[in-house]
Amino acid sequence: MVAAYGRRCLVELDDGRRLPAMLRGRSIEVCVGDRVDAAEADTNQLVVEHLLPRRTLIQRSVAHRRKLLAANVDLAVILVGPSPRYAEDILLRVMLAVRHADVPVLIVANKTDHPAFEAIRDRIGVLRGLGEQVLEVSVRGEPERTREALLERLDGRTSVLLGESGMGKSSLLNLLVPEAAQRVNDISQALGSGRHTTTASLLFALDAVHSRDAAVIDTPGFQQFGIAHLSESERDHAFVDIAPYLGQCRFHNCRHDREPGCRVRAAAQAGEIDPLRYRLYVELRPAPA
Ligand SMILES: Nc1nc2c(ncn2[C@@H]2O[C@H](COP(=O)(O)OP(=O)(O)O)[C@@H](O)[C@H]2O)c(=O)[nH]1
Ligand SMILES: [Mg+2]
Ligand SMILES: [Zn+2]
Repeated sequence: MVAAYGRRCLVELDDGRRLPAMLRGRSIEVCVGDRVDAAEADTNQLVVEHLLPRRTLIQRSVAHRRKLLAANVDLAVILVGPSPRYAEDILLRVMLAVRHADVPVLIVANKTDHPAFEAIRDRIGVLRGLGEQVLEVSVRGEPERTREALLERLDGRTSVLLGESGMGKSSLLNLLVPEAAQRVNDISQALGSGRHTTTASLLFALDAVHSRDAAVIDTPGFQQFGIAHLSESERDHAFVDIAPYLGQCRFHNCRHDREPGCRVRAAAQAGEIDPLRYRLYVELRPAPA
């Protein structure tokens, strides 16, 4: 599945041809990266009959509305940067959704050439201290070095680019897939839905690397990222720096906010937990388990 938009999608066949397809029945829900069984409905028109089992599925959700972002990816590349703004709360939400899907994360801190980059260096240090992989790049300032560093990590797998609008996803994609704009055009034509492709996720083969199957999925930017499908205990496990302090508060149902005898807040006040991480943890309240 190269692209999916509502009931319309674009399927890549084993022989490499890409054909538009409709979904058979209301019960099938697909997203980019999905593998499907499809039958020929018309000349150059397919019907998706079955969805094959997914290895991984990244999604976001608000209340009971979920949005499938990408299926069967091996790596999530999450872009952050100092401008338009650095939002660690959104980064955390994306990381939680990706980990929920059992997909490894590579954080790409873009725009090292930007004067405001210095201001986020200590945050990058905190993330690294927690064991996160962070790659510092400048798509605009050092395109060649950035391209090589990324291609090395994307080789041999299917990756998805995630991040807030304005962080440089499209710029990075153009660096990795120079003919991306042309391919977006081709996909629009094939889907017969030109304007939709800018709001859909699209899969691009990475021809610049050695392995035949490397691909990258570009997703539309977002301003918010809901994780209503995660439980509190999943959130707790993801905060490896805070988890050791849980279960030691005076009240067993402590929300670690203003409750007396809170061990987590005490640790933050004593500098044992990074203060921003503590605040983000308290603010990030998924649905109760
Ligand atoms: N200073 C600087 N600006 C960049 C860099 N990479 C991208 N940008 C700019 O950031 C803005 C948003 O980039 P875009 O690729 O559209 O971001 P997207 O919304 O994530 O797809 C554009 O004006 C880019 O030129 C970089 O390395 N340094
Ligand atoms: Mg973009
Ligand atoms: Zn507490």
